[in-house]
Amino acid sequence: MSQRTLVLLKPDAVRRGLIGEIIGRIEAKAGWSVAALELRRLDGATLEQHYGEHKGKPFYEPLVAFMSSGPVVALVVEGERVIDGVRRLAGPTDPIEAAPGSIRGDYGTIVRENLIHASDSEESAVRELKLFFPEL
Ligand code: RTP
Ligand code: MG
Repeated sequence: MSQRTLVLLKPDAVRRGLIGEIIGRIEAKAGWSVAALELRRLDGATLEQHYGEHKGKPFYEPLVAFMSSGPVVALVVEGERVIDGVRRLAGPTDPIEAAPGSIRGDYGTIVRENLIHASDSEESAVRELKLFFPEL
């Protein structure tokens, strides 16, 4: 089943020059393609909506500060079972728990600075795509 998902390469990935590496891993999967791509800075209102489910948690404020600390790359990726697929390519939230071979497992050590966001369900994908790419 072909799907679309929202991917964000977080400010740590951009700062460390990992844009090409991470997009390369996504593009290499059979049948997946990049449908939209933009380097942009996220404002407070966008981040509040994007990470609204975490408001009130101890990591929320530092997360928003981190996500505002530099540009991100926002992408729409489409293809066969891409929502679950990119989550698996990314690996678990904590990079130390993430297996080598996954993006977080290969490049991350810090829970907050875990390189990549990807929509976690069809409902999240619809909501996040509307928030980041309303014109699509
Ligand atoms: P994301 O939403 O960014 O794709 O990540 P996720 O689903 O794997 O993890 P989630 O629980 O939604 O958390 C969102 C982001 O918040 C940061 N975080 N920090 N304990 C902590 O310090 C902590 N927990 C989460 C991470 O950047 C995580 O990806
Ligand atoms: Mg999440």
